[in-house]
Amino acid sequence: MELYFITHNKSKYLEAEEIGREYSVSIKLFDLEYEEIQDNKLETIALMSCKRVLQEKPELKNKNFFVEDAGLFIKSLNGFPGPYSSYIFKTIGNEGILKLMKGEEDRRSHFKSVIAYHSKNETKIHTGKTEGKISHDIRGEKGFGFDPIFRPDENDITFAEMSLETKNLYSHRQKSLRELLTSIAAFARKKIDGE
Ligand code: ITT
Repeated sequence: MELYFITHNKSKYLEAEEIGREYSVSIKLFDLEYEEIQDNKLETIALMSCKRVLQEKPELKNKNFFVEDAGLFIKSLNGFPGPYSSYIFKTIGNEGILKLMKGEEDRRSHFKSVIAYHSKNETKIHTGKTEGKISHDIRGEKGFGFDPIFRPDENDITFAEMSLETKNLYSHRQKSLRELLTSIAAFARKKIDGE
């Protein structure tokens, strides 16, 4: 089957492509920068993004595609930046987050990924969450976004110090993607059994 990932973020796509290979699904990049709505729930943002994509690219209506919205939620900052992660990353970046966390001992945080999958006029949501800690300094050069300041639990290195394959063992994105790919595989099996 053809499965498109609509994103303007190549790093996100490369992570997804690798997971797709494990499921023998070739995920194709559809590079599109669309305007994201602001909302306090990632689920709403992902669903609205899916609608926006269909408005901008009506030719995708009969295709299988997904968009993904992710955010970093910091416990001691009451979940900030959460759904505003993109704007906050662009404005204050990792240095700004570390400044806000200066002197804070509670470093608990999590990443959440929400996929909105469009197929046959239906949109379904898949989610993934990874718990971790905000590091005290910027570490590593791999990955993107908040990767250099996020250490997933049971690890003493940040996402940015990990290879893509290792990040894919722990990340929020691989969890939502595995949920999506498992449900696609189950649907395909049902179809074969029914025929
Ligand atoms: P799209 O084109 O897919 O929307 P994006 O980069 O805007 O790509 P999001 O809105 O999902 O992606 O992500 C919001 C921000 O959260 C993003 O700018 C990153 O800084 C950060 N982020 C999301 N996933 C991340 C990850 O796996 N590692 C580090 N930072 C991440």
